[in-house]
Amino acid sequence: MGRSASGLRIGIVAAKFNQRITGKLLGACIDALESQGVERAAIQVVRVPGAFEIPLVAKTMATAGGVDAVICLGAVIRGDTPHFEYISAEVSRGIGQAALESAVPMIFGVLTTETVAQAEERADPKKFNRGGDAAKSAIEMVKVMRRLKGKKSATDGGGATLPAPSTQRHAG
Ligand code: INI
Repeated sequence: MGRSASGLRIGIVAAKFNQRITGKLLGACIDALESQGVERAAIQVVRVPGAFEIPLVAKTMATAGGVDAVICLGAVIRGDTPHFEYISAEVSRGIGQAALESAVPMIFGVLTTETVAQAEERADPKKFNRGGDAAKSAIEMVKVMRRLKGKKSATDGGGATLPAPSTQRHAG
């Protein structure tokens, strides 16, 4: 992909809850965006108390119009609490809904794990690096949406390509 993401404007909404983990997700995400060419000044970061608060802020950022994609970062860890089910269901539903309603790509970078150790492994840039993955997905989705909206050629390479209209007739 090189540094082809120059000029993109990216919003990040990151939960403070489980800060040790979300801090790592956020750091790795910003590093990956910059390494792909996104300028630091074009990355807008908003912190929210917990994952539950992510969808509203993500949608507000998207509809305000200053970003090409929004990356949502959080860590919901089961522990012993039934909160896990409610929060993880609500944040995933809410982020999906916010993306559909705003038509701005939203990336689901919210870890949902059984244990703190699993979350740390997924956030670790030297292991699963989910923060870095979220950055790459955001860049890819901006390009996909631009192609679909005709801002760039459908054969521009990378990501999804639109099929040429079929000239073949189907039997039957
Ligand atoms: N928020 C998280 O981001 N992760 C969690 O694991 C979590 N748990 O377990 O409760 C959590 N709770 C806070 C929640 O997201 C809201 O901030 C809070 O309920 C206020 O609305």
